[in-house]
Amino acid sequence: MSLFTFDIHAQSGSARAASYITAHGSFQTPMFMPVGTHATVKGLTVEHLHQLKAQVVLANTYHLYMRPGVEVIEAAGGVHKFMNYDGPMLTDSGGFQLFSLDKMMKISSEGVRFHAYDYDGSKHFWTPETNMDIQQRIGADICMQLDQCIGYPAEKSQVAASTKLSWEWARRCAYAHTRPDQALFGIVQGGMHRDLRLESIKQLVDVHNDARRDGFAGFGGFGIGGYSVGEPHDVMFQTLGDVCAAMPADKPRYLMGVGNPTTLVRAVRVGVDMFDCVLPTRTGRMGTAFSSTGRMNMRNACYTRDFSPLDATCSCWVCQNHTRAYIRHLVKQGEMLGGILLSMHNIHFLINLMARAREAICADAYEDFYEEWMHSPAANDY
Ligand code: PRF
Ligand code: ZN
Repeated sequence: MSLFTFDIHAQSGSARAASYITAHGSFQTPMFMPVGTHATVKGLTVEHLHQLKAQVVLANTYHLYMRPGVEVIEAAGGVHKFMNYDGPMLTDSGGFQLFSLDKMMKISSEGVRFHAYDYDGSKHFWTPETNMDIQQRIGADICMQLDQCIGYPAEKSQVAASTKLSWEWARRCAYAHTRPDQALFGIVQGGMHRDLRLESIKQLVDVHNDARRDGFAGFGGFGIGGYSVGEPHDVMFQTLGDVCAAMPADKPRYLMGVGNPTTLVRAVRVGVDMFDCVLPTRTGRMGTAFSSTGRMNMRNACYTRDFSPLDATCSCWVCQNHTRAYIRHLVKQGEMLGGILLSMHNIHFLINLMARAREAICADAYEDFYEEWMHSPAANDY
């Protein structure tokens, strides 16, 4: 089958089990993508990533553009060769990261001007076109359009303006993206407003159809941005189901920056296929373990003489080889291995959760899987 074919194998309610073909192999959904912002998933080797059955690794355009610079990655032969990872990769456009620079950037319809104060303070101007050029040169299998993600809460008029800007930039990205072995995903915005979300989808579909008519590839999938930006937990689910239902059924749907296990289980139920988040690695480095009974703070004294694995139901390498007591010791001591082992276990936890979700979908039993999770002790803890 041809590149970027999205093949739905099974459906259970609105949940889908599918596969997607990239130039570096195919991946199976629903799935979780570990984040490797600087072309490294912090603390893990590519060997670890293969062992963990990570299917896609995410990197970030802003950070790689700042350091080591696009020229270095190009000279290495692209981001895969640079980090010696031969599986599917995805780059986020970097627009979202520019938001954390906040006042140091200025958005106009033409593009975004920013001071990279978290690097060397240098001044840059990105347009959708230059961003596509950068992502094509970095060379991940999937790249994301340049978008604007608005925070919460925000005036509806402001959300509307940034949503419009995002679909206008989607069009410019679609007409600037020409790399045939790389898919471009559009990004749905619209904040917490159903009408703006639906308009965003309609506009992206128009862009896709126009681009194809004009000889471009259009979108190989769609990101769902602008959620998990500080809104109360349940607000996203007031619109996410309608958003998924309105999105093209024949393309992957990627909920950006969400990695809370319960949110994943709920989002798959309404039709999301892909997720990414720094949560498993970031909280792992801080000493937190995910488990089937909830979150565990490994600094807690109760683990001092606990010689059982992190999670008795976990099949990861860490749980087969190390005890809670040892990991607590490493974390308390500030040893880097503590963060590494917890990152491995936490990534395994989310990858495995999605593999189990996929099995349930293939057995047309997602509702049972969902109920079981929602009634488990872990559900409330995430
Ligand atoms: N846009 C982009 N990347 C993102 C987001 C977005 O809205 C989010 C929002 N949760 C995370 N990462 N380009
Ligand atoms: Zn484990």
